[in-house]
Amino acid sequence: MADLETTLNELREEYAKTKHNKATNKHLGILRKKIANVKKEMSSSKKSRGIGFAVKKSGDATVVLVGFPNAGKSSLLSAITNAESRIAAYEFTTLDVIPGTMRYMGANIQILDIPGLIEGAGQGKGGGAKIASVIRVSDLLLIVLDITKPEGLYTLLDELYDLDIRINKPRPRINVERRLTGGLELEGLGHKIPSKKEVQEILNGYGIYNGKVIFHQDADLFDLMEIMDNSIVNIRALIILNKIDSVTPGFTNAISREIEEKTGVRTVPISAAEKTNLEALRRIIFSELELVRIYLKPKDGKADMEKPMVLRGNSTVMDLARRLHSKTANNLRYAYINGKSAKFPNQRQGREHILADEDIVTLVYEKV
Ligand SMILES: Nc1nc2c(ncn2[C@@H]2O[C@H](COP(=O)(O)OP(=O)(O)OP(=O)(O)O)[C@@H](O)[C@H]2O)c(=O)[nH]1
Ligand SMILES: [Mg+2]
Repeated sequence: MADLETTLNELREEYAKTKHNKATNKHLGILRKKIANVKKEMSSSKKSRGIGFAVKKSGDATVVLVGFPNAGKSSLLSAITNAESRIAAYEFTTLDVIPGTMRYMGANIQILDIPGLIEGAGQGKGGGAKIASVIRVSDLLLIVLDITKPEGLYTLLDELYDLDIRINKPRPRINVERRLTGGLELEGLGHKIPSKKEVQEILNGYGIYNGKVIFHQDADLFDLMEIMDNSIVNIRALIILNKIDSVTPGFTNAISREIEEKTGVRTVPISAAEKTNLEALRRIIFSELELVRIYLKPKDGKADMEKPMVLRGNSTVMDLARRLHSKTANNLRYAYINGKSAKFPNQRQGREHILADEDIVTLVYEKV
């Protein structure tokens, strides 16, 4: 174990020392691969992989609070969810995860409070792998930071990175298809990767000697390695700057600006204790989740404008039918749409039509 740790530290040091540019790209890529391999070996030797909290997903979307101990996660959970929802904790096999429900604009958003992440979690310390298993199933991550200790953020982001969690970085669009023979075929190679040989080297490292790689975007070697690693998840995040009651507004503004510039992640300053800016936070959470609210209207009746159905962004008419009643969904013929996704009132649309927030929908089924 100690040997692996030494190796890991040496690799990390070398990675940190290497400047990022075109000439070092390949070297960096290979270093990352080595780091990933050592990390995997370390965690498998601890048998920590694969063991996770049994998280019961409920509601229309799941948001996870992550941060160092004492950042104010539990206080925030209490402040933005309703108390009775937290009693449902018995649904989890472990009480380490505390769920709450935030009701907003007709949506029920599940919020999970998990134990504070400690330094070294990325290498399996402090139940890092378990915490990661919860983060992986969430739709949005709230990184809670105590603004009086802002420097902790970068350690936290590194820990998440080591847990194979990528923040606000969409998965690179590269397809790798394995084949039995024929060597490697490349399509759409952009200017960020200087040669086929370098792609070959990376893929050989994963035991792939034959196959087709299609680059749907101008990617570099690092992007290629990211998609080869199945354990990596890409997730949206916000950085919550908590305890702003303890510092001056000027300090809050400066820290907020600095973090956004450095990380590209949106910050939301709040005080969980004094309930400052919580309404704005609730609104931002809702909009980041890109949920759509759909009002159902019976064929000859009035739409129910009180209780919308809440679906993920990009949901189709068929998704709506399945959510309502999975058995009858197959008998769906078409829908009448009023709202933002319709070009004119009562537009008739098929199963694959993508719905927009606040559409009013009438589903028409086959008679059986
Ligand atoms: N001044 C101030 N104190 C806060 C605020 N929010 C939380 N605290 C305090 O910070 C301490 C930690 O709060 P918790 O909510 O328990 O923090 P946590 O992140 O859940 O901590 P762990 O469960 O240990 O990971 C408590 O003493 C809170 O009263 C805030 O907005 N302002
Ligand atoms: Mg707590």
